[in-house]
Amino acid sequence: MNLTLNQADILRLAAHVEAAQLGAHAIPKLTDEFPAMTIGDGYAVQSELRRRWVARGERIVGWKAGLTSKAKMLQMGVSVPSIGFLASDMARPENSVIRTDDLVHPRVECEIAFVTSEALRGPGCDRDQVLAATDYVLPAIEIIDSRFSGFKFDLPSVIADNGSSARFVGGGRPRRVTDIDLRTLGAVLEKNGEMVTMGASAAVLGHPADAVAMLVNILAELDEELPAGSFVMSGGITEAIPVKAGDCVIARFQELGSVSIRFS
Ligand code: OOG
Ligand code: MG
Repeated sequence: MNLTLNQADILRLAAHVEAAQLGAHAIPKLTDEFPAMTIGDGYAVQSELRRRWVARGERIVGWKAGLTSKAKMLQMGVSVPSIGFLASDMARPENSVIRTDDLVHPRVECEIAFVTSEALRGPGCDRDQVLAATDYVLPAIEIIDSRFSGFKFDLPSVIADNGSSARFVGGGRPRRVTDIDLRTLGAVLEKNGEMVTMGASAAVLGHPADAVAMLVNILAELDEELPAGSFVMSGGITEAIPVKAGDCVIARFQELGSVSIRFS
């Protein structure tokens, strides 16, 4: 990937983003200081952030695709998908209470998650390879939290901020990919008992397994593979919905059951 940042700036920006993530405070988007920043620069900062996460003793448990649906692209004003890592300290159990005092301005998304049983490596990874390497799929809620002021960013900045990753919750009813049609699954997101948005799984690049294949192909550009046993989120089906303390969120999926969480 094409880099414009030098190593010292990459290290400094990763420490800067990490401090905003751990301290839950907003910072200006990175391209304000580095207008020429590229997607490659964004991934260089994200890789350094991932190294710091592991150095703190956390495990990388999976990856997420972001900006894979029209609804998300329109909402965020970005038209190219991206990926981010998921670490052990971001996972929360189904039906749990999620704190908001350590987040900046959280939003929730309903997503289809894949758990892999074989490693996947690009380039050229496709839907069939993803489906063959999938142990099961399950519904998930992702809690995203951009560290950039006003939740406004461009692609290099959001990639450096690990795709706004903050928390994630898997749950519902795990299913084999051979037992369901992954293109046509409906999803409904409810907040405090009211339906706030809905969509279908085809919204994610036509088929959520295509989003996972795209993720594997981006990983290949970073010279990484997707290990067996990874938890992979394929991207928000609808636009993301802001949440605050006291809110109760339920994502209901056709064939896959539902996932609930509460915020405090
Ligand atoms: C970037 C992360 C997008 C998704 O599912 O599309 C994402 C953002 O919107 O802040 O997680
Ligand atoms: Mg997401």
